[in-house]
Amino acid sequence: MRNNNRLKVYLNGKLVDKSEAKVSVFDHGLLYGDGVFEGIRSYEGLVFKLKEHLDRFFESAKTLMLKIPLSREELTEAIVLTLKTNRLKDAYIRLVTTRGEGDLGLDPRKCDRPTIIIITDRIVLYPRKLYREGLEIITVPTQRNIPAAVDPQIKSLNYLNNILAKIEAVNAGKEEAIMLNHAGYVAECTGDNIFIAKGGELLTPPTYVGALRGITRMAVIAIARREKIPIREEVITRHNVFNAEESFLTGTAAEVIPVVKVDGRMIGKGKPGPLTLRIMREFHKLTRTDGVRYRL
Ligand code: PXG
Repeated sequence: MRNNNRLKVYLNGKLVDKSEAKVSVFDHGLLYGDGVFEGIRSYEGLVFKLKEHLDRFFESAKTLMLKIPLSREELTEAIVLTLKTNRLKDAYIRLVTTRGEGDLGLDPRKCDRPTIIIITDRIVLYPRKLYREGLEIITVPTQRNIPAAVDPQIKSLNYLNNILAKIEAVNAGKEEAIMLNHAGYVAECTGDNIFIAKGGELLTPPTYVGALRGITRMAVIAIARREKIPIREEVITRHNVFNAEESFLTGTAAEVIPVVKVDGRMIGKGKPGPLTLRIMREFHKLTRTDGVRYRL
C-alpha cells in the first residue's frame, strides 16, 4: 500500500507534502466559509466532465465576486499535474478557492490573494452492497436554503445547511436524506440530487426548487434523452416519492445509487428497478469515455 502521508497537495502554485499543506488561521475560508469548491472524479485516467465542473466553479465564484486567479486552462493543468504527481488514475479531486488571508472583519476587500487548493486522493465509495440492494433514506427537518439567502446553486464553503441535514440523517442511522424547500417540495439530498420513476418516465426536481445543478444529474438527463427514456424536470412532493416505482440519487461521489425506502415507505418492489439499473450501466460506460485524458 502506498503511504497516504506521501500525498502531495497543490497549494497556491506549489505541490507540497500533505503534512505541509496548511493555510493561515486568518484565511476567510476558515473564518467565514468564504470560498467555493468542486468535487470531481477521475476514472481510469479520465477527468470526468471537467469542463462542466470548471463552469460551475467559475459561476459560484462570480456570484461571490471572488476572482479565481487562474484560467480554466491553468486550473486544468494544475489538476492534471497533481493527479500525475500522486500517480492516481482513479481519484477524487477537491478543488477549493478561498477568499484568502484577511483580518478579523467580514470585508472581503481586505483579502489580497485567494488561496487555491487541489487535493487528489483515492475515493472512498459507498459499500457495493448499497448499489445492489439500494439505500434507505429519510426526510429531515432542516430545509434547503432559499435562493434569496445563499443560493443552493452556489457550491460555497458554507455547507452548514447540508451538514445539519446530514447530522439528522446520521442520527437516524441513514446515509442520506431528502431536504425539502421552504414550500415543502422535494429539493434534493445533502450531497446528491434525486430522481423518481413512474409510468416509465423519469422525474427530477427543477433546480429552481432549491437543488444544485448537479453534474451527475445533467449526465443522467442526457443519457435518458439519448436512450429515449422520457424525462422531465418536475416539482415533486414526498407523496410523489412514496408512490414512485423507482428512485435513485446522483452525485459525483455516489454516482447513481438506488433508493428503495423513504420515510419507512417501500419504493416500488423494494429493490433497484429496471430504469435505475439501466441508468447505472449507461453512467458507468460514460465515465470511461467522457472527460479530459491524462497519462501517468
Ligand atoms: N446536491 C448537493 C447539495 C451537492 O453538494 C450534488 C447535489 C451532486 O452534484 P454533482 O455535481 O456532484 O453531481 C452535490 C455534490 C461527497 C460530497 O463527498 C458531494 C458534494 C459536495 C461535497 C461532498 O459526497 N456535492
